[in-house]
Amino acid sequence: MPLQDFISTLDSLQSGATKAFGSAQDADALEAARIEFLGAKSGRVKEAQKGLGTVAKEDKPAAGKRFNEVKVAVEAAFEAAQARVSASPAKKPGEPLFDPTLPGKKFRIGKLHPVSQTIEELKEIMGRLGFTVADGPEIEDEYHNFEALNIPLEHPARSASDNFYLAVAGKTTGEPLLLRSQTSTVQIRVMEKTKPPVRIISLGRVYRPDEADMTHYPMFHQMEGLMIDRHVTMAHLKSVLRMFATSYLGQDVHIRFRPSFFPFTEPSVEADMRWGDRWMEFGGAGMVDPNVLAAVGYDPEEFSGFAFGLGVERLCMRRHDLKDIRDLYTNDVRFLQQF
Ligand code: FA5
Repeated sequence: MPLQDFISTLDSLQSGATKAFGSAQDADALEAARIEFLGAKSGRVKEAQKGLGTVAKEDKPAAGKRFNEVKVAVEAAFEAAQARVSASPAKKPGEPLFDPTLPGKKFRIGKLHPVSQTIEELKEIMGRLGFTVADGPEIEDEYHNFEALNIPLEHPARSASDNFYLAVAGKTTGEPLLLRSQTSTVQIRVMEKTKPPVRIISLGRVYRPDEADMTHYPMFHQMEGLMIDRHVTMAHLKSVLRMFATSYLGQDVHIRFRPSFFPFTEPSVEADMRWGDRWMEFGGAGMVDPNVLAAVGYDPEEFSGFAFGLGVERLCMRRHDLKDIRDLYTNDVRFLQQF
């Protein structure tokens, strides 16, 4: 075969292969083109190779060089088409745009912390009992944390070792500030601004230099409750706490009240819940002391009320059967993902 003819056969072979591979839309079309051009027995590349044997001896080097270039180019065109077709399989008309049988992408969706979940649920339960939510600052003055709550200056509850007093940079005079040790501060702040009747809860963090153990943590949450109206009695307090406990912990929960003492309530109780074969304290409560009512300008002869302060973590622990409060604050994702 004259060299010129051989070269033009190769040229049309290359352009035909590039076109066929470039326009193949799916694996079947690509396979047909592969057999036509690269088929091992009688593909057009194979045929051209046979043609090489018929070229005159002195033209062989030029013909062979061109043949190799075309072969490499045809193979490269095939590989590019193969990558394209397998990356985006062609859709047949009417076929869904995605393959619903492929495994999905797993998204890691965040969740509310169990204590936040508890807070939301407690608000919901107390909301049904007619209590609205009030808020107060975590950094408090001594008046709201102690004095207005009938805790005088010499009272041991005010000692530096029982509270987190704040050293404020540059501040050497004036009233000391502290991280609130109880949410009872919010009772005072609400009564200062509101005329009775009052029916609020307040949920938030409180801080005490308690050593951490299974049931204590230096930072924890309380739910404060306050109800002030005419003729409010201890019976109302007990039934609200009982209704709350059965709503949150289930109808079969046993709770009991023990006589206790708080400077801002009289009489005062501590409330325990049954947990397995023991009792666990979950809050303090009582009838608001007339001194406290008078301090915020309420007439104790006309109004009475009850208050309570419950440990949110303890309730959450009983509900989920958690043995150690510290688990709630270790931030182990494997633990937190269970809620
Ligand atoms: C009080 O803080 C009172 N302010 C409660 C109160 C409010 C009484 C209104 C009367 C009227 P007490 O210190 O007992 O009370 O704390 C209340 C609850 O907080 C406890 O029953 C317990 O459930 C929880 N608690 C107390 N200390 C810790 C702690 N270190 N870690 C976790 N929970 C705690």
